[in-house]
Amino acid sequence: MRKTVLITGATSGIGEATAIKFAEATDRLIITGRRKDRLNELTEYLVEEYSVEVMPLCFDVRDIKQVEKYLGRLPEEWQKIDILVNNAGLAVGLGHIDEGDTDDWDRMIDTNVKGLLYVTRTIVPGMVSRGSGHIINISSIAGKDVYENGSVYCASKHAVEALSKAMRIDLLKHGIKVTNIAPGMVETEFSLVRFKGDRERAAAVYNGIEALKGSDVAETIFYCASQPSNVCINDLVITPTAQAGVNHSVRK
Ligand code: NDP
Ligand code: 8X3
Repeated sequence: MRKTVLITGATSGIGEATAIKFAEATDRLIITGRRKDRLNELTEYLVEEYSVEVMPLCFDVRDIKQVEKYLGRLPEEWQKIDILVNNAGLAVGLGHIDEGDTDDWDRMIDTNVKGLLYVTRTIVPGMVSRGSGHIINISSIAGKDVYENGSVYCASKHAVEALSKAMRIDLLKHGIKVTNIAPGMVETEFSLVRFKGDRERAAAVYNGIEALKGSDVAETIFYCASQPSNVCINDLVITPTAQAGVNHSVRK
């Protein structure tokens, strides 16, 4: 049956690939992000290529007022959200704790933790009232372990892990599934954002290693979302074959 799927951070990388994957299945999509041009381009592509219904919403997940304005007042025909993919997120900077930029820290915590909470808080009451729904949180292997220079990003993803577990318990009696997906290295705009637009530094992250693609993670998200009603995948780790956790990878 056709579902309504809300994907945050659909303007690039994992979120964009996930929107395409669900569109292939002819699901209805609400796609979000801050870059309006990208949202419009993706909307046009999905509508033309897959003839699906798409609602693009341009807002910043860090701003509770914007989250409530756009997601709290959806037109009636878009209010029944079956699947929420909490994907919007980022790493900014890479450095030791004693040298960290507190603005970078704020961006990571506000986006990865508070943004995810604001979106969840706005959408989940509808799922509770219907007694069904599926929340898929995009964490990271940085939520399972820590690495040098990544303290605050890792802390933000450890928070996502805790929230996924706690949401699963809180929403158990309402029949709502919660899935935590923890990817390893995925070649997206992630490193470009982390290194504030430095293309050379960003490209070096993927040198000599066949990283995951956004579409690999999208397949996994779709798989988790396609299980029968009695099955909930709680926690799933996916890495490139050449990576085993945050501190172990092999390069050619
Ligand atoms: P990208 O940079 O390609 O995509 C990030 C998405 O998040 C963009 O669509 C961006 O949209 C959106 N976003 C960021 N900040 C905000 C904000 N304040 N408000 C709304 N949307 C926002 O990276 P990925 O696709 O790799 O990242 C997606 C998720 O996957 C993140 O949570 C990341 O932490 C996680 N992840 C990534 C891994 C990797 O190696 N790439 C590995 C493990 C997890 P816009 O800029 O238009 O607002
Ligand atoms: C993003 C990948 O390498 O920073 O979550 O853990 S990494």
